[in-house]
Amino acid sequence: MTTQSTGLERIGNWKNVIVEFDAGIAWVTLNRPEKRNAMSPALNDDMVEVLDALEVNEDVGVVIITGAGESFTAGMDLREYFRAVDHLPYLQQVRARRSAWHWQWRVLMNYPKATIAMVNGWCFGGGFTPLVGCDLAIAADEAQFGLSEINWGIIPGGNVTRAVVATMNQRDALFYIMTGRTFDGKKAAQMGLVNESVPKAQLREHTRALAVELLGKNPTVLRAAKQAARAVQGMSWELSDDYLMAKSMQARFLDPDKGREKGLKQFLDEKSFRPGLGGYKRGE
Ligand code: ACO
Ligand code: V55
Repeated sequence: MTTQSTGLERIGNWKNVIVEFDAGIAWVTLNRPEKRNAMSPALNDDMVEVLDALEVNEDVGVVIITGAGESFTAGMDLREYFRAVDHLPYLQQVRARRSAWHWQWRVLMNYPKATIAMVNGWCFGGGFTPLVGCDLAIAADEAQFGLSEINWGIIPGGNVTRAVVATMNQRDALFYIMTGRTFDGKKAAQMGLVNESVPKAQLREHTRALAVELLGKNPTVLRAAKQAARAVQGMSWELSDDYLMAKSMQARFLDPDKGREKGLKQFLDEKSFRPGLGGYKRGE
């Protein structure tokens, strides 16, 4: 089994996932490159454990999910996730598959730390769910995406269709769901499925710089801001107005840095920064 050597501190000992620390960033690498990082039940079980561990790890501010080798992920493992499970009694099917459903969207969509999907290569089918589950996504121009389900005879389940319509417009979503055609990172960025695409040679540094930028933000406020951006999507204007008021007060109450007060003071009194152009000075 190949593992890329990055020289970073590696933690844990998961069989299908590499976790490395890099000054507040946890790099999480799906690691079955010889199977194009296809998501088997064992890999999904590992991802549940990894995300649970990082969620409460004080050294981690941002989680980056990527793939080993030439693939982000080739989607669900057709052998281990589908064929080997299809014949089992229903509850055993659920037992084998629920870790996928759990980490790919339920855990990620409610994750308190900032998350970035770094799409380094192939991203098919079930890979769209964690892609969209992450707050942000950066792709290599060269990466290839595809909703290949139609090509082998299923509809995009496992909440893939939901993830697709949440990020792509109706025409694009139907086009790629119905044709199963591939598209590249540039096209993914143009459609808004990912934030940006950059040449593969710059992907890691570019993504790292974004993570470092996020690490500069007040983590309490960042958590509330991203949770709110997801939560209001299903709300009326009346409800979201009240929710955002309450969420703002919660963040203010919870914030050990008292960022709001510091921000106001540093701009209005000390004139030491401009909120329009960058962040207030945290800490002291
Ligand atoms: N499930 C199971 N095994 C897979 C998967 C997968 N999704 N993707 C790749 N593999 C395995 C292959 O079976 C092969 O295994 P082997 O070496 O034991 O024979 C190995 O990974 C390498 O695969 P190749 O096809 O030889 O690799 P190549 O680089 O030529 O092609 C590609 C890569 C395009 C990703 C191709 O493997 C592929 O089409 N994979 C399936 C993509 C897909 O449609 N995924 C399912 C989406 S639907 C869903 O997720 C619900
Ligand atoms: C898919 C993914 C699933 C599933 C059924 O289309 C289909 C992909 C993550 O689980 O259970």
